[in-house]
Amino acid sequence: MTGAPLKPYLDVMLLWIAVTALQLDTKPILGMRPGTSGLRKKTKVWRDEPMFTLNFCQALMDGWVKPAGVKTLVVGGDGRYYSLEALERVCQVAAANGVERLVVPVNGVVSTPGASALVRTLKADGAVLLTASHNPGGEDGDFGIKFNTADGSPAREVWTEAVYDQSRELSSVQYVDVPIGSLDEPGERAFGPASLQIIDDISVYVDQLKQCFDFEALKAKLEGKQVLIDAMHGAAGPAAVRVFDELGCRDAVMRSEPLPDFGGCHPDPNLKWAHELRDKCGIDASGKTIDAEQGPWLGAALDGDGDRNMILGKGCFVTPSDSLAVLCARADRIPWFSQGLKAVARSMPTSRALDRVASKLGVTCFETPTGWKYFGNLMEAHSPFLCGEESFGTGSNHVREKDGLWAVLAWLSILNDNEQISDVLRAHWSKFGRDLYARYDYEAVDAQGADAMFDHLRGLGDDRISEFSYVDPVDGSTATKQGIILNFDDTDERAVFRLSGTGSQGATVRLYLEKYIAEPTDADLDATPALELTHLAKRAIDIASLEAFIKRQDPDVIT
Ligand code: G16
Repeated sequence: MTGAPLKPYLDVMLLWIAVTALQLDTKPILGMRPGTSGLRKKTKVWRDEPMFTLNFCQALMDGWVKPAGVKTLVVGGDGRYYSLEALERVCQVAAANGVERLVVPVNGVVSTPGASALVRTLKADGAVLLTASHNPGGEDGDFGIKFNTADGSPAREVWTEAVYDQSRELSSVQYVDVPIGSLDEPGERAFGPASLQIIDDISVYVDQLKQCFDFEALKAKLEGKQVLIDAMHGAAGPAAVRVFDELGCRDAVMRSEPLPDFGGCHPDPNLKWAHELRDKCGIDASGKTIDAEQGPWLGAALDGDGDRNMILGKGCFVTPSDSLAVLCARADRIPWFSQGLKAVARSMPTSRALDRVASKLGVTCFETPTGWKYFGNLMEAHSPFLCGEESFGTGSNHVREKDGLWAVLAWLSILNDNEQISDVLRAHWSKFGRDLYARYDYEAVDAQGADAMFDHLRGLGDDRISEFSYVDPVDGSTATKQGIILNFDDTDERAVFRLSGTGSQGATVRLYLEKYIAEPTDADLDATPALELTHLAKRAIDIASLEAFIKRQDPDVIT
């Protein structure tokens, strides 16, 4: 086709852009630096502070979309309150800033791993995700926006910093004044100068999972067994229902419908917030067994955006660090890893249980800062790749996000037919030793007090104390101040202090506790980590003078 027949069409398009691309004057708004995974704020800030959402959208365009040449953009999120309004803003600003094709999941709802699968499968140039993950939703909860690059990975710091820099220099926002309209059926239509494709994202994601696992074998294994998945009214519910229907477990998913306020629950899959499932599995809030016979064969909770997972068995809680180590030890049972693992990785505060398995298997093990974005480069260079974090994240190179449902199917793949999860753990610890592990969270504390506590630790001059920093082995980028480690070699114990990067109020201090037992006795195999590690917590808290600096005696959550 020559250019000539297109001319009238282009003229109409240019007229259309001229008519619909509008400009609003604005001023920079402070506080738009993305944290561990995107910018998270109180929902009311996004909704009520004039220009807040529009400014951040424009900063995304100026700092990332335009320099990276993004033409096809996936836009969706976990469906929390304010998502549809934000989705409309993102699309309006993107269409006015040169994005040619917007791909939106049906109803605008997609899990974070589902979005990563969409970007990769459709060869899109990236995604904008409307989520604050496991943070509570609703009008009084949190809202967030993160973005993923063309590989499907959460944006690395070079991009998030570029967006932040732009947010401090903005003087105008470009947008098209086009309503987003209905999103409830797949299809394609014009959206100002761009096209808008509404897509059945669940099919794309479930196809991806089918490449990782043997669904026929899982179906046979699950016959007569009970599985219970708590989707916490988050974005992974519909995909979980589709998967477990296919596996013949029709009522496997509770709280499966995505809701704007997550049904009033805090969609964080840990022992505190997934208490309904925990109770059904015969476990108390500390992770202690109440009834070893009670509950489904496998129980699991997923978070608001479906990337986190908590695995439970009958009377048994699997710490995320142990989950990762066990999956590594039995990786040969997971079809995705049938060629063998090339490398594995964990975030620094995750227990070293993974390292022990990797070293026995002769597999390279990387230690990264907290944040899934740090795994992306390693996955490209070493696949098949398994990785995870203490913060209830597990995944592989099938996408570039952690993946809650993937973790559930991975666990179902590694279990023998007649085996209980508690048996798997005991056998694992007997072979590799046991890393007792627990985490204390002090939420929404005074930020200045928290900073002063970290400065105090740095200034102690104690040679048991070090601060974690990282050089990416692939691109040489660096990350500093990634957590302060207290190494107690005399007792094979370690404590780590770190500031959370996902809160929306004040500062959240995390204290990670770990003790290695090389040859566990029966009592050690039965031990409840949170109860066993109170002396270590006290030792670390005293050294940090935590109570004096942050004015808190007890943590808000222990997991
Ligand atoms: C996010 C990141 C994770 C990271 C976690 C840490 O999780 O995606 O890779 O481990 O934050 O959170 P914090 O900085 O609060 O310790 P999510 O599930 O909130 O997106």
